[in-house]
Amino acid sequence: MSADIFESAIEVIVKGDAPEALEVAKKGLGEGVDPLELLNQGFIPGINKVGDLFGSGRLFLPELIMSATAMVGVTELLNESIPTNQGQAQGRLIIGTVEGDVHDIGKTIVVSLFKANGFEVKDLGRDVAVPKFIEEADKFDANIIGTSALLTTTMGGQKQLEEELKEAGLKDRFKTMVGGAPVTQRWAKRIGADAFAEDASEAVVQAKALLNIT
Ligand code: B1M
Repeated sequence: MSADIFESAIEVIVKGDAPEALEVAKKGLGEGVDPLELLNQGFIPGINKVGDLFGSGRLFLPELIMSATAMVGVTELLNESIPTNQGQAQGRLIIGTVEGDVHDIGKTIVVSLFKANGFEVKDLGRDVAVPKFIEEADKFDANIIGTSALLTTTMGGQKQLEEELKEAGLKDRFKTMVGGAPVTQRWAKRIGADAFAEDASEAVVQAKALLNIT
């Protein structure tokens, strides 16, 4: 039963049990549950619960790290289960988590969905400085530069990217997309980013709209 698997997924992430989390993910896949659904309805609510407990002081850094480790393992496994679309390239995306920020679980899910939808993706990883985004986007001839920020203190990197693109006269060459838990449509509008997406599926929809892909 899917509902049970989602409950178990939440539970193992809160417990921070990496081997058991992998077992639950494998069991879900074995039962034919879609990997994205397993993430969206099980593991992501689980890590969000951990975030809430951490934020309210009911769980501490060592436990956060254990849960994060379990979440990274599961995300790797489930991302591999999202098929890559080898058809005609839909567009070229450069993506990374901004400087000072090591949160990359959500960004890797975004990468998988872009690949599943036929985009060519260059993932710069995490803690990426603004000049690196621009340099790599140029080399990769990207259509879109995507940035992820999970900390209120690192969201400024997304604003800095807009400023540096404008200064370099490159704002028309690359579209920009921003995301990450504290990032909002309002923030995107304020800094002049071309798109904001709440989750990975929405990111693909937004990217296609930016590039006029039907
Ligand atoms: Co950190 N952390 N963390 N953490 N952590 C948060 C973000 C926090 C909200 C927890 C809390 O206090 N409630 C808080 C930030 C508070 C704030 O900024 N005001 C916090 C803190 C404080 C910290 C540290 C400072 C803790 C410390 O050391 N004292 C530290 C900072 C380290 C640093 O970056 N310099 C830290 C460290 C860590 C870990 C390393 C332990 C681990 C990260 C491991 C990793 O990523 N490899 C971690 C985790 C796991 C979290 C929480 C619990 C979960 C984040 C996550 O993976 N969510 C998080 C709480 C939370 O966000 N609720 C928290 C699941 C993921 C699927 O969602 O990343 O939002 P998300 O991605 C979504 C969408 O946002 C969207 O699509 C994704 C898929 O649906 N999306 C995009 C993301 N990027 C996109 C890009 C796009 C489009 C959409 O276009 C380009």
